Amino acid sequence: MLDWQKDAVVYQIYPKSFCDSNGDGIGDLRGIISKIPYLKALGINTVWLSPCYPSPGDDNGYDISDYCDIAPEYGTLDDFKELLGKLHENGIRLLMDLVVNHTSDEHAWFQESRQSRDNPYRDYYIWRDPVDGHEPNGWQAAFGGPAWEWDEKTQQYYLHLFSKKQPDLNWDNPVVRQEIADMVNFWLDMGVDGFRCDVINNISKDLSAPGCGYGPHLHEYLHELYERAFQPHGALTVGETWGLTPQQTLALTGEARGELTMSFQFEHLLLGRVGGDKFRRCPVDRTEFVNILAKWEVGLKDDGYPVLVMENHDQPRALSRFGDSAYPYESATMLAVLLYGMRGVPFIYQGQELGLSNPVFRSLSEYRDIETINAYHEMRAEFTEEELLPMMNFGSRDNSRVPMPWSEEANGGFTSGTSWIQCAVDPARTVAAEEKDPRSVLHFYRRLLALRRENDCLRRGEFALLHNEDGTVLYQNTLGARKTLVACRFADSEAALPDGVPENAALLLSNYEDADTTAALRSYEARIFEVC
Ligand code: TEU
Ligand code: CA
Repeated sequence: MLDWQKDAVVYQIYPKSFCDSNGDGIGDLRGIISKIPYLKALGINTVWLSPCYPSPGDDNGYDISDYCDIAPEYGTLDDFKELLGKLHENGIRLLMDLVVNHTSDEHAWFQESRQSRDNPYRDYYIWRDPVDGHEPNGWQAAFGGPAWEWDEKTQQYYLHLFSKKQPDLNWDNPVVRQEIADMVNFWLDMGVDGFRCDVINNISKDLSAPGCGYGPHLHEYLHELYERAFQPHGALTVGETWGLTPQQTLALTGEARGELTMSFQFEHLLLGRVGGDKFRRCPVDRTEFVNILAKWEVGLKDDGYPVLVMENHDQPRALSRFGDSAYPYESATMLAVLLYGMRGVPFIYQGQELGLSNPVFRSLSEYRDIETINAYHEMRAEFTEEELLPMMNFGSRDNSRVPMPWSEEANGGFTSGTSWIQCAVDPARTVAAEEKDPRSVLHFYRRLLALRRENDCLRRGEFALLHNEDGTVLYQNTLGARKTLVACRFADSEAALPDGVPENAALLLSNYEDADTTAALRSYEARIFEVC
């Protein structure tokens, strides 16, 4: 792993909701260009851009109809090159979203593929005959219903793990693998620095298995792509891999593997949901939350690099799930210290640095996300509308997809037109308001990131959990002779600082103004120390 990859601090931009430059209600690349000074001031050094390729928008761009262009609503390829150049001038690298498990059904490859069984593109996708008159296996699609769609014209089913407008590519076809390597090289040759790899552990499939997730050729296909494209360009790749163990993650990201640079772990984000169902809320076990983070730190200690994440465009706001609405500033900043005090690469999702919480959706008509809308209709059999709305408000992906609130102006300064989705603006939580307030989550994020930049023990030191009981957490990072300690109160009450913080420890950062090295921790207090 290269040094800059270890020291990356990534900011995820969801282009549709970041900044609209031309008043059509949709964020765009020129809007992002106008906010580069903001990104720089925050202290990030890498941007991950969610898909901005041409797409019919069935899944907000995760259904791509042309891999080598920019969607007209986001701008042009020239705008993209300008964005890339200006980010680089400002010392910021750019990761694109690589969505190659599936394409849109409107991609030219699928348009050909569905023409006939002997079309040259037929085997770009996964077509199967019925088995006993029904679907080839029992797999379910993530957005509801079976993962197989019947095609009248050619009398076969095609596989789609997501919506039926997202047919899965056939990675067992070597021609497909070469097409993808060529496309990846197209972007890397342009100067892009790497990729976030969408549902990448699904690319190899064993159709006889009970589900999809870690197919027989996964390592082989990734290694091939690494050799053909990632490695020659020194690209940073981050896998989106749900449900893997630390051991499986090491098998994908270990230094000698030649596959991915690193991979997300989301295990802590499954807490507070009944049986992992994103629409059913239950209390979060905070001790378990910390134990999971610690498990991954330790599991990836020798041959991997942790990815530190608590929000993205698929997740409701962390403050609404793991924080405390009675202590929004304290709990949002404590969560940031708890997570980003650890060894690894921080990922920050747009608006997280403002301490945003979930907006309120008043009816189904305010939602745009295919997953939420489909789930609502499916769950309508079991629940009333009155019961369903709070469930959707809790779990919907649209919680994090409402536009970035820049100011108190109309639509939070996101657009001068009509936004594609509601703008839920809390006047106290806009970029403009937080910039003016020294005690804002935004200022705290800037300080925390500045501290990580200057303190390599904090960002790279080996992790050890010292204490995690009754809402009080203490862990240390060690790098050579240096040591940092992170103490957090993950509860709305005071408690003694756990043993292990020496009196002469230097306090580097705290989310309470009058913090004192050894005093008891107050509600959601967080402190970072250096021990000499
Ligand atoms: O998400 C994959 C994924 O498994 C989930 O996080 C997904 O959001 C859904 O909740 C499954 O129930 C990735 C992208 O991040 C997501 O936005 C896309 O919709 C999906 O892949 C398909 O490309
Ligand atoms: Ca626009």
